[in-house]
Amino acid sequence: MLDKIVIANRGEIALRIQRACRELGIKTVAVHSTADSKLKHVLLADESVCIGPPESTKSYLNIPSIISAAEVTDAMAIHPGYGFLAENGDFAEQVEESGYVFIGPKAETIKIMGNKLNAKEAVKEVGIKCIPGSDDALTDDMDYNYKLADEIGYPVLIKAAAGGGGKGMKVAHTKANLQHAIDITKAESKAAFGDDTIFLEKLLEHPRHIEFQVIADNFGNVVCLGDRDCSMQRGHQKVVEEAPAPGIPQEKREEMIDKCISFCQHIGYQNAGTLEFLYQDGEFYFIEMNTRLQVEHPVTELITGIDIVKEQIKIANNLPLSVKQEDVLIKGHAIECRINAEDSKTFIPSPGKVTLWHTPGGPGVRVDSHIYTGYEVPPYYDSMIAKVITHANTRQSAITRMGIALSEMVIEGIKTNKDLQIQIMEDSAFKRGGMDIHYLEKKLKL
Ligand code: MV4
Repeated sequence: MLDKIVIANRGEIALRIQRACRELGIKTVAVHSTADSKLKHVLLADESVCIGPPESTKSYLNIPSIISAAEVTDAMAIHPGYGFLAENGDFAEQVEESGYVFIGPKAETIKIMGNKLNAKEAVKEVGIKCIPGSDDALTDDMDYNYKLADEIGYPVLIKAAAGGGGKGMKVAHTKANLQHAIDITKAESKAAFGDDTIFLEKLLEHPRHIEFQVIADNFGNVVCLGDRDCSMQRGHQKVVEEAPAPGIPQEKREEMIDKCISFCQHIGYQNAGTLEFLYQDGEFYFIEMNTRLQVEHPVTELITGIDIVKEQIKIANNLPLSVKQEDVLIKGHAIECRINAEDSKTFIPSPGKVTLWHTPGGPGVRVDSHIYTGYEVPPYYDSMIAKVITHANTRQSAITRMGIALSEMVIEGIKTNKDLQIQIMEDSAFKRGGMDIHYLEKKLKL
């Protein structure tokens, strides 16, 4: 058994991983920046190692520092959490080459999925639908690009192959702005990712964002834990997630579950992953695969009763999955509200000292958070400070529970989006369910 794991992350997810390790009897090493020595999981860790100054590039993104921390503590594995190095194929490779276990997929899998064109090509091999577009990278041959866009039909979207999560995309509404959209996307992609490979897709104008969670062990067993709806977002930041996605016909869901499993078997996927789709007019279109644990994994845990983080660690330990597909029973409905330290009007991060913190509780209420009274939210990292997750027999009851939980929750000293979350829980369209990815941004403009 892996007896000691380095947690290469911070905040709530570092604490979440630490708790999973404790349940499995595994010691934890917390690595942290100089700004993060008072993080809850650092104070609770068996060992901790300072890996650099506050800036992420010098600490949580500093590969040699993190691998050195594993060396000096004689740890056996590294869990990357989400964000930071979680989807960096070079990091996974260096971890493995240094003799440690990377708790995630193979470096090669991360690299393939990191290129959205390669990912699309791979999913098509098992019959998963993609959004109509160029099957290959665009070239400088504009005559061909115009012809392609005409065939697909405007508006089209130019996307960076190395992009994802909202970075590197431009719409061309007509032929007149295709050249410009291509030039801008290429330049931005080169600057952000060092790769100017771009492709073209038809723009879906009112899709929902629905994703499927998979877990796969090192023996070819793959289990799909169903879907989540993450359409309530603002500026590519998810705000509310829920599982299962409301209003999806059961036969469509089962078809997608089968296809996601086939795909993971086809590519020999290992560990936890998520296939992201856009859902519009009753059809699912693959957009990308996330080769990591996700922020919203708790909603899936609550409706399936499966601990995804413990499964990740067991898989990395060469143990078989603890469940079979036929044992996966979806029970009730779960909703997650992300609580951010931010200004309610401008959404600008609002770091500072938490002078009072009271967590909500009661049946069906889970709070994943690292904050405590007296904790100082640093300005250097993501502004998410807590996730409140509720579970109930029905979607309506889960929403009611969330409203009560949020109203019980006290955070003083810093600004948060708690009131926005309460408004969303009271919103009549949200209550109906199935809103598209533009709904929240439109509501906020009113
Ligand atoms: C799209 C799309 C509409 N049509 N592709 C945004 C991030 C990246 N994961 C893919 N994204 C989109 N791709 C086509 N052909 C709309 C989005 C999109 C989006 C997708 C999921 C969640 C939120 C989003 C917000 C804006 C745009």
